[in-house]
Amino acid sequence: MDKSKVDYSLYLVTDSTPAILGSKDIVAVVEAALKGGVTCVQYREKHADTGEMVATAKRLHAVTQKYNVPLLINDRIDIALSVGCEGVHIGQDDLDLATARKLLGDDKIIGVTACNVEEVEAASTGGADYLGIGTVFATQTKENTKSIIGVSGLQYLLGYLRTSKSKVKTVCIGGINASNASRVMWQSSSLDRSLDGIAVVSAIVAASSPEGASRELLKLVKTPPVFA
Ligand code: TZP
Ligand code: MG
Repeated sequence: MDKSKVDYSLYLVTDSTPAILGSKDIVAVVEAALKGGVTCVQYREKHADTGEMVATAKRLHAVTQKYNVPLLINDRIDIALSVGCEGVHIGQDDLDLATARKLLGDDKIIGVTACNVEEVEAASTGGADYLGIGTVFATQTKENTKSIIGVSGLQYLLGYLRTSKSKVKTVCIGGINASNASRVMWQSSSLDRSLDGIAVVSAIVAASSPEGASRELLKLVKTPPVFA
């Protein structure tokens, strides 16, 4: 897959905790979400052992490949390498970006979580392909979110990237759902340097119809609001 052509518009991050996934199968949820138009998938799993993760990642990769959508693995470069998927997403407490790049090579996608100017600068100049900017709004999905930056924080960081003429792609994450997706996406686009997409967990994984939820979110991301 040519990573320069990846579409980050609607980026699904998985979660298999019962409170979010319920009794559904994560691979079935991802396939439904892909049918609904998800453009990028991250397999995020904090509880399974390595063997289980590799098995699930292989099943997920078979599905994402059918839709020509990249599969990225949260934290675990070893699993991305063993599955041969398109890349990884790393946080500030994971393996550092330079080492990850050495291990994965230039063709793979590396995304980095960033919540302040220092982190945005280090990741964007250090060769990240995209930034996951957040946490935007309070969320039940992630424990220990470092800081809630709000839409104003998001705009500030996008403004910084614009000033520094960075070409890094950007998605925002944290509490994004159908009621705020348009505001986040299109307020940010009032700046020249706009977001490339939104990243969501519960708005799709916990939805009664992951396919319908994905279709609705994609529409909000793609359709500029009409101001009266
Ligand atoms: N990183 C920052 S917030 C978050 C992650 C993985 C979880 C977002 O979950 P949700 O359900 O979309 O708020
Ligand atoms: Mg991490």
